[in-house]
Amino acid sequence: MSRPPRLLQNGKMPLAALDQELAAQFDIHRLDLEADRAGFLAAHGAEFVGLVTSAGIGADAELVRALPNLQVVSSFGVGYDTLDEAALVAQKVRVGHTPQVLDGCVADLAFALLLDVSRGVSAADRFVRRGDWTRGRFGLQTRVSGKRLGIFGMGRIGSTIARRGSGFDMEVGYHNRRPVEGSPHAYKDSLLALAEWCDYLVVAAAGGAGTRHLVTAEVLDALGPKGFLVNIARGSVVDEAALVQALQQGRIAGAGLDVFEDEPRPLPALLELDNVVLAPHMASGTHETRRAMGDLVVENLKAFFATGRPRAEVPWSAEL
Ligand code: 8YV
Repeated sequence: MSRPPRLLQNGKMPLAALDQELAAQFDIHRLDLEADRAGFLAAHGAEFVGLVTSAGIGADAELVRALPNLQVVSSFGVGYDTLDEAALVAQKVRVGHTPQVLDGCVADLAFALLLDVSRGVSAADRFVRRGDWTRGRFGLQTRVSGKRLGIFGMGRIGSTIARRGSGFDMEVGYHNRRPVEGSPHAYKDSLLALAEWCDYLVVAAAGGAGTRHLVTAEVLDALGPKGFLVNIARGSVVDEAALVQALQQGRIAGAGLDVFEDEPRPLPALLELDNVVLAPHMASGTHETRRAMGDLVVENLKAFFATGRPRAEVPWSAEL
């Protein structure tokens, strides 16, 4: 029997069982357990043909260049903003990721945050636990159903969020790099126009240099004092300092955030605000979805070693 391919894994997978499954199926080495990472890579980097990583950990140019015989990356996660495109394309490395299988759960959490921040579920829970109910009534909240849902980024996750919105009798509009053919929803030709139009602005756009800080103070002002922001995409898309100011000054009504510019350290000012619901980047974190993502991480590797292509490839890898 031929030897299994030698793979490098640069961190724990966000599904514990997957670490063992990978170790059982491949000749895998854990870089994160090496005390002298640079020394290890200098001595052994050329041995590895594959790299297993996650969207959270990524693969920077230095790591990619330290693996001169790298042929494939399998990344746990749909986002590929932490994988160094230039270095990977230069070495003609095929890159697999885990799209589609997480769309439902990410859209569910977007809606959980939207409902929570608008109806005050977490704030009401704190109110009851503090015993404040014996002293008075909980404040009135904002109705969700029938309102305008603005989606920034109408990819697979954005369209799944749109379907959730239709179930809440919401009117859906979106902004995207270009209009989506056949979409029944209203296209707004700028993010500013979308923010002006909607009651809830949900960020579902990919991260990376092209979308960095597109949600500016101006966009937040367009959303306005009755508008809510929800972000389940990447913290980098929102200017977090501008968001804090807008929340503190009541220039927007509230925010539901699963992602932050510096994870796991949201700006401390966010923790002080009652009109903000915070989650620890957990949108894909259900047993079912993480299992499906883990299966795709393995399938991408197997497909690559059988056919030369991962099953689900990131766009710039598919163009190689
Ligand atoms: C994961 C994500 O939690 O899929 C993504 O891009 O950000 C999340 O689903 C993450 O990949 C784990 O590292």
